[in-house]
Amino acid sequence: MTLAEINFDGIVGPSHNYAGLSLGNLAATAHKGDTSHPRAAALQGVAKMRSNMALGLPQGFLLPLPRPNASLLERVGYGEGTDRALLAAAWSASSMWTANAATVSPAPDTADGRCHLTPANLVTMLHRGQEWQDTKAQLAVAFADQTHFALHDAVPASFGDEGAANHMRFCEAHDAPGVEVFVYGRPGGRFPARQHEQASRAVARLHGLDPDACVFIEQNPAAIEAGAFHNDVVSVANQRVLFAHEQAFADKDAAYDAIRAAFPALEVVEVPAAEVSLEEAIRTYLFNAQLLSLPTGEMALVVPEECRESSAVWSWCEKMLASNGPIRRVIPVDVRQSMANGGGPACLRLRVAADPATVDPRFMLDDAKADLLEQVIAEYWPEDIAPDQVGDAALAEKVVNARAALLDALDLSQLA
Ligand code: SUG
Repeated sequence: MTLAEINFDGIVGPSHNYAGLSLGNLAATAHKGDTSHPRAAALQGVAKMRSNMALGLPQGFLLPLPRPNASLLERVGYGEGTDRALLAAAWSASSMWTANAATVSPAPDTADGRCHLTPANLVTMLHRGQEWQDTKAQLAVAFADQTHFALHDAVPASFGDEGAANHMRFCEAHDAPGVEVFVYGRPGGRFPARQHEQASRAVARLHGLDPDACVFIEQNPAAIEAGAFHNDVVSVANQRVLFAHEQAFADKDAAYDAIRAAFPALEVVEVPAAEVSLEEAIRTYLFNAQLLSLPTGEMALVVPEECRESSAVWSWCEKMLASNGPIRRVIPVDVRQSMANGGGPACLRLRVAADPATVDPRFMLDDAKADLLEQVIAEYWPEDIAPDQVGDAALAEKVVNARAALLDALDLSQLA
């Protein structure tokens, strides 16, 4: 069995729109009311997947969830005069950010030697809390092989869980045992702390992780306050490397020490606030990057285009590359449609270290299937959605038909 890191990107759904639903997500609230471009958004996502495949990396994808969600509207008694945010919630394409789909512990880390997945309950935000049951149904198809995968229910709704966005794994190689780091927020600030410590601890127990190979760290309240609603907005890890902003954690030295105690080979690449402020890091999403191990053994950082346009961020990247550190390439990608809703390259993917041969092949991408995705998107995805179109019956039909066409093309109509 050859265990590799597979990135499962969320295909941007046909109802992608800007409704400003996520308090504390500054990009999303700033773009509230903008006209969205679902077709361009989905094509940007496919282009990112193609570009990562061209680096020689295995690539998977997850499907958009069924929208509009009529049962959500029914459950909130939606009718004449109800706040339109409730309507927008039922239309949200937020499942595109698959870093929030689940927390994944690969087989080498778990007591029973299977890869464990727990869908995130996402209870803090109404539009995201409707995702997990449908996400679970999809994961159950993609990772149906129970000799290799164990799929759990989400943890109880009293504890907010946002999945892999607040989870990092350190290891010598993706197929070697790892140390899993869970980052939680403490409530009480201006913006919601979406990840509850008890949710992280429950996931670690459910996955059968060795307590000595788990570290629980508090996110810096100042980072949440500045708009880092998930830890992956201020740090990302791959193998031995932690790439983090100086102000990512509540107690930086204690955090590094705790990780190092469990994983002595840790290499920290830290960006000082004096060079890139927390605000600039969050605006450009420098840390919402995919830190990837290339087949050559080098590491590459896939960052949003916005990083290249920031003189502070880009000079730091150039300096970092010249310094001969562990990250050898920086690759900008255009995911602007997702960025405007607060989702960068790392939000759009769920990492699963597994043998690709054990995954349902319908969820794995190759160039021919990328062509197919592009054809379906070009034919069926709405070109744009203005805010007052959310709720429109004809558009709803178009959105439903678009998803159905995708499922049909991928032979996945069982998820209709
Ligand atoms: O949950 N945006 C998402 C962005 C998720 C980013 N994911 C990670 N950081 N891993 C969120 O805030 C905006 C939707 C709207 O407002 O219409 C939204 O849900």
